[in-house]
Amino acid sequence: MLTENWNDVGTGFHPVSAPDYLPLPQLHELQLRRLRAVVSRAYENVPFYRSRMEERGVSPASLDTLSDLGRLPFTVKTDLRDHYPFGLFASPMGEVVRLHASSGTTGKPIVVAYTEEDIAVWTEAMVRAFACYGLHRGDIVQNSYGYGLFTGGLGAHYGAEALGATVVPASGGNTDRQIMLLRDFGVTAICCTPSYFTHMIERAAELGVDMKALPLRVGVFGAEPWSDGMRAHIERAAGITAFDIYGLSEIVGPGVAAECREQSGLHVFEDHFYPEIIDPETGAVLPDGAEGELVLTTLSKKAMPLIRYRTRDITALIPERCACGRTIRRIRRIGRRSDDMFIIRGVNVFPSQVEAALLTVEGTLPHYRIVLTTDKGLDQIGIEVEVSAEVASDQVRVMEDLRKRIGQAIERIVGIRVGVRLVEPHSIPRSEGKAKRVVDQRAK
Ligand code: DLL
Repeated sequence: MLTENWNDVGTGFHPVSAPDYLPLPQLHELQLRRLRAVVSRAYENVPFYRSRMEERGVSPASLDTLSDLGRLPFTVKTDLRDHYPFGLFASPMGEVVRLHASSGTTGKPIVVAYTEEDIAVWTEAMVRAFACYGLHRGDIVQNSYGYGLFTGGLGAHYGAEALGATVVPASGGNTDRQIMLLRDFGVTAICCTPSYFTHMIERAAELGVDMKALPLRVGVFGAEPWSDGMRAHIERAAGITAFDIYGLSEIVGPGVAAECREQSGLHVFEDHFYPEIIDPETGAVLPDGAEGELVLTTLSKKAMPLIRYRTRDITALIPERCACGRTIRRIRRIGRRSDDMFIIRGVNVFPSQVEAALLTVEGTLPHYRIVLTTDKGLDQIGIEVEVSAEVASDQVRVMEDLRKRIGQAIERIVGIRVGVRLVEPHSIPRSEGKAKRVVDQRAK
């Protein structure tokens, strides 16, 4: 755990972090004022929102309190696809200074737009995230999120620069060079996906670089789910504190929510991104503490406001106030999406459960994939797990014992028996961005 150099303790926090500590009545007043403005903006400038609101018999004037937000219709991913590429913009192109797009596995990408003011809000959110991690001027931040249409690269870049840190814009890929930069530049913080960082750890060991001996002290990991077991592995292997960062292109990119030094949930920068939790089946708003789907409303966005956007990410708003002193609420770490579940022999299985199970077993590496196949018309699930070089060279009996222990750990957590195959180190493809954990070879 970090114990010093926090610039957000006592009264000495980064000035930009002030909204993190607003007294609640003030925060709620600010949120309501911004909510009314953004809903009016959407209603007046985006035909899609106007007709959706008219269908429900609501209008910007219906918003007397924050909870009236629940009367407005949801927006979903297909609404964005249906209006590809620019149909949901609320600003003329002359005011749009940036476009990003999320790749998406099927069909058209989702396009998002930013005015100059939107970029400033995003940058502010990222500065507040970096301040949560205890970073400040003087830190050297290697940004290994991909630069380009993906929001990770430029989002983290602008934030780290505005914080006053020194940015190394490494982008993803070329792992040997990443490790050289980490070592030679005396990098103190790294931003990338947790899966890519596990690859860096492994490669550094092969190159004879001891990560623990480097000045690196903070990791800013997100863009994909990762378990507490993965965090423990990373912190132990690299001698750093590993923090979670959450965001999605549709809302802004990284910087919607971030962990603080308590590492106990992610603070949502809710003066800009208003969170609700709903029952994914009925759409009903759930109270703080209950688990459900995260719905976000952009309170400050100009170019492309999103009203009640269904993220598909499953979490809960944590009711208790955080020990760090911030008043903005936290969400629990996101382990799964409502659409990444598969059903095997009637049991609901989430990839995150498999990861959690694997990481309880000694001798495995955090490189795995889940292979779905069909056998005699039935869905089957198999897990491929890499083992360390020592284990791989061990006797058959040792390997067999490990395979059994992994199978049992998964059965304990997931509730079904699965096929486990131990594979050689390096045989599972590495990713420089989001890892692809599930390979679906089922007959369609
Ligand atoms: O992944 C933005 C980002 C970049 C976040 C860098 C953090 C760091 P998209 O590509 O649009 O945007 O993917 C968004 O990724 O709805 C979640 O399902 C997942 N996701 C993002 N961060 C986390 C996280 C970026 N910390 C989708 N934990 C989201 C779990 C995450 N899932």
